[in-house]
Amino acid sequence: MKSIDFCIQYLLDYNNAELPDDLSKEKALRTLMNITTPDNLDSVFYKEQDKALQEILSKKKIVELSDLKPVKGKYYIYVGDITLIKADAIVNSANKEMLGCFIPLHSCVDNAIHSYAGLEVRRDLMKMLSENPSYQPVGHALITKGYNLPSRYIIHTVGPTVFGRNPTEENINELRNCYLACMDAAEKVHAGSIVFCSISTGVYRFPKKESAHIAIKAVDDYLKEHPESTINKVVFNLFNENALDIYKRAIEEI
Ligand code: AR6
Repeated sequence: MKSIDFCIQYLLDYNNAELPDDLSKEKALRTLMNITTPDNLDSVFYKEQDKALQEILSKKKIVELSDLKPVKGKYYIYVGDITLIKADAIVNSANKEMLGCFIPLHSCVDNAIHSYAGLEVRRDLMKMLSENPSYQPVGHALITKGYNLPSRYIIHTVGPTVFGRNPTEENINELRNCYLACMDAAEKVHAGSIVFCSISTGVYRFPKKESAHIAIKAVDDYLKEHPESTINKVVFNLFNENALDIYKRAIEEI
């Protein structure tokens, strides 16, 4: 039996779930992973899931940091899927539960990262949070391994949610704190490179333009305050080109 078929059947039984007939195998696996609370999965499941996810990854093009040109100094921009870049650490924009997105096939970055890294990530977060629930507030960061992703670590942070038309002072400070906390977390594992997704600019509605300036200023302030930092490549990841010029200009201006 192929690993992906084994995993789909295993998770169907584990969750006592049913799937629509028209899903591809990759989407079926992702759907089931999204709804799974991994409190007692067998080790054989993880082994087969890792094989299945590695096979999926082997058909995609991994982006190396050497493929990117710096915009200025240590700062790079990568337009594309964060699950396909190979760095020491990538940043995930999580929610307050910090266990990944449970909505099947949701288009958020949290869903993509958990789905392609593997259920080990949710399992590890569940363990960490049961030992220390205070990890979750907005502006903090928590680190796990990257498992089946090309990158070694995932730094999970909870960004602010913007409720009105414009972000509040508190939203702005919280977003800055996310970037600072992620840099700190990356430093703790001696990361040389970090890739930031655009925290809070999707479901949480932080305006992209403003967030670009906050992100770049926070990281730049951090590196100025930590001249001995291990981090020598900072990549700002955008999912599409909409805010590309804003990012380029903001980096050039610092
Ligand atoms: N690679 C890179 N960027 C992505 C990807 C991807 N695969 N997918 C989306 N983005 P969002 P938030 C971009 O909504 O606003 C989740 O459900 C996207 O275009 O993912 O911080 C969490 O569980 C956008 O620019 O995160 C929380 O409940 C950016 O990632 C909530 O959403 C962030 O969009 C967090 O909301």
